Amino acid sequence: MCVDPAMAVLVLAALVVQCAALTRGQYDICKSLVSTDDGPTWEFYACQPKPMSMKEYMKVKVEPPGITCGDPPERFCTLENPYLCSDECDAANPDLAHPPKLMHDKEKNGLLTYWQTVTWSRFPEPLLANISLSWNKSIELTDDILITFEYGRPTIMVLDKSLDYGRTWQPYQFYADDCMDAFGMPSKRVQELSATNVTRVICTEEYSRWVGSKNEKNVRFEVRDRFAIFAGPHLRNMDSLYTRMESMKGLKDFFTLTNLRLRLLRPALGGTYVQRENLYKYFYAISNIEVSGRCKCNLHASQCTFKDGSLQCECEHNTTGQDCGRCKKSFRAKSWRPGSYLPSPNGSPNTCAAAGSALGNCECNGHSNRCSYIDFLNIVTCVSCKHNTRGQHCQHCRLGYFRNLSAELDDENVCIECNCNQMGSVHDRCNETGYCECKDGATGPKCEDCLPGYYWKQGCYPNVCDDGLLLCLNGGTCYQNQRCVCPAGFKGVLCEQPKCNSEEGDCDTAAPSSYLSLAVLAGGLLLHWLH
Ligand SMILES: *[C@@H]1O[C@H](CO)[C@@H](O)[C@H](O)[C@H]1NC(C)=O
Ligand SMILES: *[C@@H]1O[C@H](CO)[C@@H](O)[C@H](O)[C@H]1NC(C)=O
Ligand SMILES: *[C@@H]1O[C@H](CO)[C@@H](O)[C@H](O)[C@H]1NC(C)=O
Ligand SMILES: *[C@@H]1O[C@H](CO)[C@@H](O)[C@H](O)[C@H]1NC(C)=O
Ligand SMILES: *[C@@H]1O[C@H](CO)[C@@H](O)[C@H](O)[C@H]1NC(C)=O
Ligand SMILES: *[C@@H]1O[C@H](CO)[C@@H](O)[C@H](O)[C@H]1NC(C)=O
Ligand SMILES: [Ca+2]
Repeated sequence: MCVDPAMAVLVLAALVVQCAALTRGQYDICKSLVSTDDGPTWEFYACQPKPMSMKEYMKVKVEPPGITCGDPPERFCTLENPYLCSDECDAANPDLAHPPKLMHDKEKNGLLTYWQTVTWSRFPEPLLANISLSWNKSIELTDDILITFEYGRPTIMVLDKSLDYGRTWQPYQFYADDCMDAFGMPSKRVQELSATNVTRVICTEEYSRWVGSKNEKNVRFEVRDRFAIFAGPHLRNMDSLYTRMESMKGLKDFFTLTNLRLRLLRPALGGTYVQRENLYKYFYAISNIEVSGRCKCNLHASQCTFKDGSLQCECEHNTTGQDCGRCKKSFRAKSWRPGSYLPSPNGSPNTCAAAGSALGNCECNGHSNRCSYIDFLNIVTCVSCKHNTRGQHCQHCRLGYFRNLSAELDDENVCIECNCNQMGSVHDRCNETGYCECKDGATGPKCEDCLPGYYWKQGCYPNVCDDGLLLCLNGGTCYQNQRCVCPAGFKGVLCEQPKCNSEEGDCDTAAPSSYLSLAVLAGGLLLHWLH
């Protein structure tokens, strides 16, 4: 047998990769070279990055301004010994300052560092603080969120999350020493959750009651306990969890986020009521926030790197984007799909396919994954174009839609609805810049306005009266350009006719003025039509 040396190296490389694959964890590699009868070829797998400590990549913001202690310098006491108030916070002195960055620093030499707020000197006004954590990247939690409080844990707080970079927020978990009192919610423990309600947002009293500030410092958002509902204790059966992730609506998203927010609503009280005579012992202090997670890469990347200030997936399978959420250009023969954990245990990569590898050479710009050959025209054309597109390559917008010039042709938002005003426009189509065709008197991009001389009433109609040429006469007033409201004694469109009282028969006196009005009216109308 004659083997090309280069090929031999490839085969060897493939073997090495394969062996490596066996020793590594599930979903660790996106592809490997395998030898087949036709020589070595690439095989592709669903893959995901390893869990990381996400605190290194997060941006932290605290609110309101001035909540961090030390400006001006302030003394504070502790709950355990409220008469020993020797500690001081001073923002101007690096040794005594407690800035927000100390919530996620690497504590060198075992030195405890923490962010600290001002004390509750403004009691009974509540002492409130928000801490926002942002990654500018979708991440999937892989372990508990752990917030470490020095000098006692808050008696009331809320953990919120956002999936859309902070545009919208949902509560993630409520924490209070008395859930009913603080939030009107019954107190629950995560251990009470089952497969049917694992994504329920609960209030827990587990981390808010006073146990002494040194005994228990952590407040937890329990990810492992929730995973364990499917994967069993010690998370031995991750396959079962992954299978549920694919099949149970909302489960994957429950553990996915781009931002977290801690709303601290009442500090530790030391197990009693607030003691007004010493408010220097009430404040918040956080020494660490641990968030373990992995970049969400839709099972299309095994690496996630920190570039230009943000985490980014190193996309494989010819996908691209921050979360590998799109197919690369010229790999859009099929619509993009996330990789899947199914079938277990290796999942499916759902790679993007090169345009041209499908039937004939039919590129559908990602709006269809079906092509069909039309015999009598001898062409291949895309079928059932989605996202309001049409055409052989789904390259046009459907009637009633126009091209979004700031979107690429394969973008889901490439076609924008014309949205023509039904009353004001001739039909619901528009030109390439989104302008609709207007009926007489209507104007504006969507024909939702009237030209001067017209008024809007389910469409545009010529003014009956106005302040210019179509004045209401004889003291009448013009009502919304639609009609004249005539004084008693006059009638007609412009109040130009005196009302004749037949019993008294005294129309004659008004005749000359009525004659004049009619002449004005005629002239006015004539001018109006000419205009
Ligand atoms: C914390 O955030 C919430 C939600 O945006 C806001 O309503 C509240 O006023 C904020 N609290 C502080 C102290 O800034
Ligand atoms: C967020 O990430 C995107 C993609 O990496 C980047 O273009 C953008 O500038 C980042 N925004 C901020 C505020 O860092
Ligand atoms: C979740 O469901 C279980 C039974 O399936 C029930 O016992 C438990 O109370 C529920 N938990 C919550 C928080 O509703
Ligand atoms: C992605 O495209 C390259 C060519 O640029 C090809 O060699 C590779 O096999 C493709 N990968 C997948 C997963 O389709
Ligand atoms: C046009 O496309 C851009 C890029 O995808 C998108 O952000 C924007 O929302 C789209 N505009 C409309 C009106 O849909
Ligand atoms: C669309 O119609 C508007 C208004 O009639 C016009 O100003 C614009 O130039 C038209 N755009 C194109 C591309 O025809
Ligand atoms: Ca610290």
